[in-house]
Amino acid sequence: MERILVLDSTLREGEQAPNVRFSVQQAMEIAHGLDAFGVDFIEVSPIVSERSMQVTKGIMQMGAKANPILHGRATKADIDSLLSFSPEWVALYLSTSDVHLEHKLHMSRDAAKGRAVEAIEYAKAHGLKLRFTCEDASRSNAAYLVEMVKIAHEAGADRISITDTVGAMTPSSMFSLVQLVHDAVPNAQLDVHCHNDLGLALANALAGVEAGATCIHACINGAGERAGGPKLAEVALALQALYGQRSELKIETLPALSKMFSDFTGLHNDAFSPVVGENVFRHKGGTHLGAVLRSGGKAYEAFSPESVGRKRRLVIGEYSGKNVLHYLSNELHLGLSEQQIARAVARLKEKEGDIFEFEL
Ligand code: HCA
Ligand code: CU
Repeated sequence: MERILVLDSTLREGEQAPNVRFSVQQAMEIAHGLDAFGVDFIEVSPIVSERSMQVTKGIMQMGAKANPILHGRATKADIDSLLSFSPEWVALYLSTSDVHLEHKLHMSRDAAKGRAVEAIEYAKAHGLKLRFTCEDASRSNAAYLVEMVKIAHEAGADRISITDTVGAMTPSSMFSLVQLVHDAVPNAQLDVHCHNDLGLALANALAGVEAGATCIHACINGAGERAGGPKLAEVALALQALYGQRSELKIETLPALSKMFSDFTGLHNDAFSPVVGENVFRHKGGTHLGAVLRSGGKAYEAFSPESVGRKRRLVIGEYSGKNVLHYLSNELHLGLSEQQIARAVARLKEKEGDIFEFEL
């Protein structure tokens, strides 16, 4: 598989979520965190407000390794506004579905094609690198979508985003759609932008890259419109653990970045969130504890907590068996006999719930 890029769109997509709004200072801290982690693009939307303009300026000036990419509509007016920040990359969006063309843009399919070419040529004439986004691609007529990608590519778009704007896809339908586009326009570099309305954003994005896309849009803690998008930590881990890619990404920095995001927004990850969730390296079941102790974690962990900046914890209580008590007895030099251990296990089972936990 070709090298896959990770794109983080949190600052734009995330801020489109209710209760997510960063001060300029906070946005800069997040952008520094994203850059240190190793994303390729940091997407911002300067056109929204004075504050978002300040954020964009700050990000343009921070000297990031990542490319700032400035999001706006595929119109000359928006391109002119984006040009005032002297960006290298812009992302221009235009809907391709009939429902959007009719109810949002009041435009025919042909007129939208004309608009796309005009905007792309205008941006290229100003020396910009650009991503062209086919908004609501997944609900678009497939033949029309292919035509749009073809003309956008020919007009000079450097990347093209295939979106599942309302989270309507399954992995197999996303695979087929991206494959169709990729086969028809093999030289176009495709992004996949998926949403989590049915909990499938990550799965759909991975299906998209398996079909030929080379960039995934990801959000810190999944924050995005409605149910959000693929979580940055999940995407990064998937690239490394499933595809053996991007080993240079600093996954161990993600727990702190995720916490920073939660602190700024008051929106917390759930305990079961991969990599960063409270529970993902806490083991509790009796047979699990024994096997975790004997295997150094491997028996019940897909990847080690240290590799992602976390620590392993064992939870003791009614679910515990004698293995873990043997371990504790040895560790603490308690010298408990078999009989004492059996009694302790029985006492734990009389109590309800979790009694204590320790770091391993
Ligand atoms: C939007 C819609 C968008 C665009 C995605 C992209 C979507 O708010 O403009 O530019 O790749 O979900 O289609 O977020
Ligand atoms: Cu989106």
